[in-house]
Amino acid sequence: MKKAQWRKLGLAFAVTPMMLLAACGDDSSEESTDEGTASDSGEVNYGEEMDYKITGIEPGAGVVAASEQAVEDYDSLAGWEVVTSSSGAMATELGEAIDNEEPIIVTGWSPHWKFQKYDLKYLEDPNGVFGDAETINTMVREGLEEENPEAYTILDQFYWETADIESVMLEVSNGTAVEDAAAAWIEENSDRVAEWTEGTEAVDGTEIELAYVEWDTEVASTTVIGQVLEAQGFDVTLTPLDNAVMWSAVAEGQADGMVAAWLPGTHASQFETYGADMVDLGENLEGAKIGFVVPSYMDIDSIEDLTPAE
Ligand code: PBE
Repeated sequence: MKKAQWRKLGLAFAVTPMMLLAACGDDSSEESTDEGTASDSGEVNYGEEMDYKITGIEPGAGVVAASEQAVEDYDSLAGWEVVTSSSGAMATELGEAIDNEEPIIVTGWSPHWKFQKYDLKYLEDPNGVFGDAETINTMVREGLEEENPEAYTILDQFYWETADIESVMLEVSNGTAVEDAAAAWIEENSDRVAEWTEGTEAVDGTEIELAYVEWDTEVASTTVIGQVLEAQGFDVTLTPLDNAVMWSAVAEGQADGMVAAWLPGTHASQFETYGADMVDLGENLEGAKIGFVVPSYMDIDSIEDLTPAE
């Protein structure tokens, strides 16, 4: 398991005849060429092959909103469409495209097991639509500190690394139930888990409800911290919600907290709407990222290397 593996991707790709054709209409210069050159001559180009569609995930995801912004922002994406579905469907489509060595662009994020399973790269984003490195923060409802100090402290102390969450996610992607993958990680990382519970006392059935969204990252993190709370004697409820609903549930005190706030960019609009009505316990993970992700065999490096639909 490597840390920040995706940062090292991006230079190596294999050249296939298809890519040579696709490369004819473009070059690797820094300036954008937005005139649809590749398709003028009827040559194969990636946009045509993909029907000018980007494979998205759930409509409420920040990465989908950023992707739609990118389509508006980049001339090279004029006429393209972000097709929403689910994180699971995106992963299936990515796997199928790679099996067939076909081009595909997905709305991607890190940490994610796909970077360990496949050779992938982020497309460069010279306009900065997807922002820089993100953190994943823990947010709790107002009043939790006073009413449930032990849970508050554990959530406050929850912090792990990319390699940790990726190892849980990879297990899950290979077919292990998330509860089992989380339990195994906790068992193997008792020192780190002890840091999260440090200074707290066990409770006897105190209720705690965490909201989350069923993204692979959040399923892994929420299950792990949920199990840690359970082992401390809490009666834990994990509630899967839509992204905006997750934020509002914590703001309105319907849920006690969540460990799934991607900041500053991905959930900027949710933070703006709800952030003032909750308590930000800071990052539980650093070095997260979102953007367009493609198989490394695709002969493009930047969003500007794409060509607009006709
Ligand atoms: N994600 C995973 C989320 C945040 C966590 C990148 C899919 C989103 O885009 O909102």
